[in-house]
Amino acid sequence: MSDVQTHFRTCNICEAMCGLEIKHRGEEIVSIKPDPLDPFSRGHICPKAVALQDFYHDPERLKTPLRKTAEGWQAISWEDAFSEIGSRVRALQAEHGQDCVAAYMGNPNAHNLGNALFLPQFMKALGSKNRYSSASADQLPHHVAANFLFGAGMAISVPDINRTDYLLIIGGNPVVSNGSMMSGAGMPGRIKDIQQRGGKVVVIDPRRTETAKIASEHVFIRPEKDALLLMAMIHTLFAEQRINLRHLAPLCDGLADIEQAAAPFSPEQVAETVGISAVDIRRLTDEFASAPSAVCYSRMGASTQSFGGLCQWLTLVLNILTGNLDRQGGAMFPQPAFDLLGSVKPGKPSSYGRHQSRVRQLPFFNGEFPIATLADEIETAGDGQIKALITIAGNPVLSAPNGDRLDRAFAGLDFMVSVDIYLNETTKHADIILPATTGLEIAHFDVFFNSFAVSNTAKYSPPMFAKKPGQKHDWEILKGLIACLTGAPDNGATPELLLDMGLKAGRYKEQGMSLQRLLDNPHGIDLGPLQPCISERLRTADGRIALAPAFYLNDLPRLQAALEEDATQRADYPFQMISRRLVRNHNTWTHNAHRLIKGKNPVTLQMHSADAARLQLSAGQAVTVRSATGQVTLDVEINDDILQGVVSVPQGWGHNHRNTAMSVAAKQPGISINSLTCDQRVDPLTGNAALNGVAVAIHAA
Ligand SMILES: Nc1nc2c(c(=O)[nH]1)N[C@H]1C(S)=C(S)[C@@H](COP(=O)(O)OP(=O)(O)OC[C@H]3O[C@@H](n4cnc5c(=O)[nH]c(N)nc54)[C@H](O)[C@@H]3O)O[C@H]1N2
Ligand SMILES: Nc1nc2c(c(=O)[nH]1)N[C@H]1C(S)=C(S)[C@@H](COP(=O)(O)OP(=O)(O)OC[C@H]3O[C@@H](n4cnc5c(=O)[nH]c(N)nc54)[C@H](O)[C@@H]3O)O[C@H]1N2
Ligand code: SF4
Ligand SMILES: [Mo]
Repeated sequence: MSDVQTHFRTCNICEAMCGLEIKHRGEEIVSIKPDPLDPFSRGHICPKAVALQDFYHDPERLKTPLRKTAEGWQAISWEDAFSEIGSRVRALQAEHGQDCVAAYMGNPNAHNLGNALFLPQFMKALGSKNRYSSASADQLPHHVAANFLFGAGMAISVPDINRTDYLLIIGGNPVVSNGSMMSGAGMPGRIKDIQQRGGKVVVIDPRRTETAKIASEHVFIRPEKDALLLMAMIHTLFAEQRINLRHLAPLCDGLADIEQAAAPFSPEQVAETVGISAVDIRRLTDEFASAPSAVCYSRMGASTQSFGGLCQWLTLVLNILTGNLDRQGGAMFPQPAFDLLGSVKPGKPSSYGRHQSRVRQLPFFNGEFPIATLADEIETAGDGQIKALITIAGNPVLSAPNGDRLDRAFAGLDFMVSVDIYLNETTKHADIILPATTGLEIAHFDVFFNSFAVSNTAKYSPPMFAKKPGQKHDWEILKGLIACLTGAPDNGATPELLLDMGLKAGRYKEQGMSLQRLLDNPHGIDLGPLQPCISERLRTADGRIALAPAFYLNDLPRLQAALEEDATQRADYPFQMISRRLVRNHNTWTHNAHRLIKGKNPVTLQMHSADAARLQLSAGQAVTVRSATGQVTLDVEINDDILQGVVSVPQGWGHNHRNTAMSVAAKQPGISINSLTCDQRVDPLTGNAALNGVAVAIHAA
């Protein structure tokens, strides 16, 4: 075994940032195990990390630029690819204006050091305000709430899960997702630790999830009613004089406005609509307010829905009103070594609403428009129509609402480029595909997720395998695109140079933080537990927190209206569909790993036994699910882990029914949930896609 080498790195597939110990003999991987010495993940990984070797060795990974021709895909040189892209994009922009070329950035950009650092320069070079990303099918309402309350979209407060006494989880499934906007590996252990130290974990979810099953209590809620629940809890805090701002009292404005806003939403008034009794709402509120420390954490289920904006605002308000923001065991602000908030000056005008989208007037925020309106902007003729698209590490045909419409819209573009590792449902529309290195071939430092992490650490991972001649990293491709769009010479910057500068300018500079220091500590450096630091993190002009911005108050009539209507009564589409994540899957792109797709097809419709009995369906039977957008057929899985009237379908699937190259995925093609979701359904405050609570009808196939 003497020729076996050991490499330490951080897994960059999801937000949990697990430390890996990889043993290899040359290019042959001997083992991928958790690194017990990693100070952040402390010896945890999930099955996806082991699949990193599959992605590395996957013969279907693209290695050379491809050009679409009448005879099929043709391998071309990087020079030819960039030269054609430069001339086509510049010609289109000269004819139709800068904004006629759009860009879409997918989730892996956030997990990639080079992309995180070079995308801003690329955007500048493209010079188009038509930018879209997966953020508006995900966590946009979190950033908008941080923007309005704390003055910056990146001022995100994270549950201090390691020390809290009471964790209230609304619409998150960290046992499967490994924590989102709450980075921290080994979530089951952290949840058990809370219980072992006498604390409580409560999960509010229409499905009895893997997290709900190990929690202290699970409470079913009807889809999209979370804002009503949160309002009723806030109502109760005021009614029972449980407001206790503690150290935040001198900072907060708008308390009376919140009290007035919550007045119409008593537990009794919302109970029936929400599906939780008034007694339980009062009890949960009492428990939350009485706990020595408590934190409310709401995630995808309370963000990718029609009231996502209100949900994320009210989550912050609940934490603040109970004095649990910026307090040990509450919601705390991470202090990352590479700090995206570092350069944001207090009082910097928010970009919220700086522009409105052309067709549906959806708000621009943080440099982009909502993905839910990309198809409108491509298909609607007129001044400002999108004619060309560049996708970077994104697969919106499967990931965006009404993906089938995007599939058609992309086919009608004048020109399309994809920077990706696969020929898939989205990239098959490109005229040119630029293949990037990935996984074990890249250097890594987590620029984004250290900003959402449950403790402060820093770690740099060098590439494990050198890229092959002729391959390019994502950031090198971005540089190539910048050069072909602007003609500007290379400025010599590398991710390592920019990272080192950022580390040396950051808050740990006195402790000698630098790239060299990280290279000297291959397991990572522990920078300690989260600390109260609100004065350092607040970016509002006056250094105060406005609890009740008019922006949110103006949306309350819509919440009030939700008390009156009942979607489950609609005869045409009597069920509400929600999304589900699977342990051995990451969004739309990991299906070519043999070890992740073995076993029986997990893409099933989960349904309550009483509903199944009423429809005379038996387990495993094929059913057709129809929405106003489209229809799919899949097998039904019957149990009582889901609320009656609600059904759940996995996200991220739908491969190879559209003739792409991923042959392993073809063995379990699944269906795409986004053939059913609707791109016209958004949270109006943020424009975030409402992917949950979709009205559907179900029949035996
Ligand atoms: N109905 C429903 N829809 C959802 C969700 C849901 O819960 N329900 N979840 C939403 C969420 S949270 C998200 S984040 C989005 C994700 O939406 P997307 O980001 O659009 O989808 P991904 O599957 O992450 O797409 C990743 C793409 O990047 C490519 N890729 C992977 N690694 C690399 C790399 O290193 N470099 C490059 N250049 N390319 C790479 C993959 O081949 C793939 O094409 O989906 C959203 N869609
Ligand atoms: N294994 C795995 N891990 C992943 C991913 C993956 O694809 N697979 N994707 C990663 C990404 S990109 C992200 S953003 C994170 C997401 O991380 P999470 O938000 O933790 O993951 P989800 O499973 O989408 O959790 C959403 C929960 O909301 C519930 N829900 C749906 N509608 C409602 C509602 O109206 N109200 C309430 N209260 N609950 C509702 C669902 O039942 C589900 O349990 O996961 C990341 N981690
Ligand atoms: S939990 Fe996420 S970061 Fe950790 S090993 Fe799994 S995919 Fe990688
Ligand atoms: Mo996501």
